[in-house]
Amino acid sequence: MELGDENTATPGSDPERATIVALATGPVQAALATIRMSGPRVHEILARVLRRPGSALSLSLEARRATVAHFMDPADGETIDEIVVTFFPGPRSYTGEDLAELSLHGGPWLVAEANRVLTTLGATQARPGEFTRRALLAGKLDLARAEAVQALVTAQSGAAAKLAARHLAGELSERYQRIRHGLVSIAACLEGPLEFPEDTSGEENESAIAALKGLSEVRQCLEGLVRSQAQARRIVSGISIPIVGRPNVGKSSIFNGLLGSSRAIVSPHPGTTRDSIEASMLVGGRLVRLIDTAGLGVAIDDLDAEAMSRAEGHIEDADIVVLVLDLSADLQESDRELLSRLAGRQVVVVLNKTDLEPRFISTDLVELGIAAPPVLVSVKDGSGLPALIDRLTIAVETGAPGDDPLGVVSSARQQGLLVRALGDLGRVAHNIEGDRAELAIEDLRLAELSLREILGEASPDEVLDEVFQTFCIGK
Ligand SMILES: Nc1nc2c(ncn2[C@@H]2O[C@H](COP(=O)(O)OP(=O)(O)OP(=O)(O)O)[C@@H](O)[C@H]2O)c(=O)[nH]1
Ligand SMILES: [Mg+2]
Repeated sequence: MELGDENTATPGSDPERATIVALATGPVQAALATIRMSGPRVHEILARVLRRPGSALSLSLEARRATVAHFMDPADGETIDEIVVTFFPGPRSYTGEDLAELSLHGGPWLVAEANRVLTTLGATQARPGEFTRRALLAGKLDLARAEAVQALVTAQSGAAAKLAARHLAGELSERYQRIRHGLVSIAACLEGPLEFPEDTSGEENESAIAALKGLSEVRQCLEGLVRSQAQARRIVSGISIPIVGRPNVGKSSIFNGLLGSSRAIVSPHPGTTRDSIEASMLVGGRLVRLIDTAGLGVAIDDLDAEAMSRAEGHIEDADIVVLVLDLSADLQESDRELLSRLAGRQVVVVLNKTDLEPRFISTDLVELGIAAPPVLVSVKDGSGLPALIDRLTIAVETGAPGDDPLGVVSSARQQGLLVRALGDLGRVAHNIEGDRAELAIEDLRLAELSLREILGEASPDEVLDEVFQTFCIGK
């Protein structure tokens, strides 16, 4: 297609809609930078800025094929950069409209200059997620898949990226569609006898039984998805591992040792750590949220009490707890208390300060109910930390739930709507059994509406605004 050709507008595209432009790669000095442009004027704007290298002739662009071009400022005819451009004519493009990707050299000045030229020629700066929002409006993907795009971009571990990729491929959307069709057919089941009341009796009973069976399957499916929230949190935000113990046992030292940096203050004064300090790291390829906490024991003032209550909160929410004991001090009542509170939880016990004279031996712990051998560490000598990482690797593997056949929902928005759908279904069985089919059908419709909102089919603009404002610009 020759740039500058007339009549290049995509059939069905809205000529009134703004042509948007954005840097799709990071705003940093890099080898390359990609600028994306989408909308009805893409072709016309490209015709004004692109030239065949070494000639003043306009460029011929083949659809979906990378082409080398000179990018120039039409105001003075000066070439700004030699670039590679790929043109995706609508509707076969990400946004469904004409879309171009311009690959420049990644100098911040070049990028700013190219952006200035494109906006001078009429392109407007894209808002966060606006390309994906247009893809949604063009029916290229549903809202659950659009959210997966952002989840993929922000994934911090292999597991999180894999989960997002599966969602983007539509695995979850298909499940939602199945639930939705299930709800519609249950309602249809109940509607039949209402429409032809004369020839019912036995049939009415049969359709009520079929409706109840379908309802129980749909509810099971929804409950499985809601239950997956904890697993989703572990995958996306990381497995939560607080390091707890009495004051001064070396929790912050171990935290720093595991991270390989001096994030937390270490001092000989008991009560050094007050606010919890969090850091992410990969353990055995899994994302872990390591949390250094305030020492637990007897609080001597309000500040102490507040710091300890925060530490206790982390124990409540923990997936795995690292309990640190000081081998150079006698075991104390607060150690015993803490241990008994952690019964039944996944705990890794660390005996720290092995470089000092020991005041107890690890077998003393058996009577306290610690079956697994503790990990012996001396942060001072740097010994035992690799063994602690090995133990944590085993713990994250053991605690990791397998692939959930029902699916894992990581989006808080989707989770909220699933809970709402389950709430709507709360009285449906009761109403079917009580012969109140109209009421049951009404609630089934409400639940179906929640499913449609998950998929973005019934989402008001404000909901879309909220979803897309968390997106990257250029995505
Ligand atoms: N000898 C020896 N000293 C250690 C070791 N680990 C930590 N310490 C020292 O123990 C003291 C307390 O260490 P921290 O890491 O601040 O202990 P904490 O448990 O975070 O203390 P709080 O934040 O006050 O609860 C510091 O003086 C450390 O240098 C160790 O393995 N051997
Ligand atoms: Mg500390």
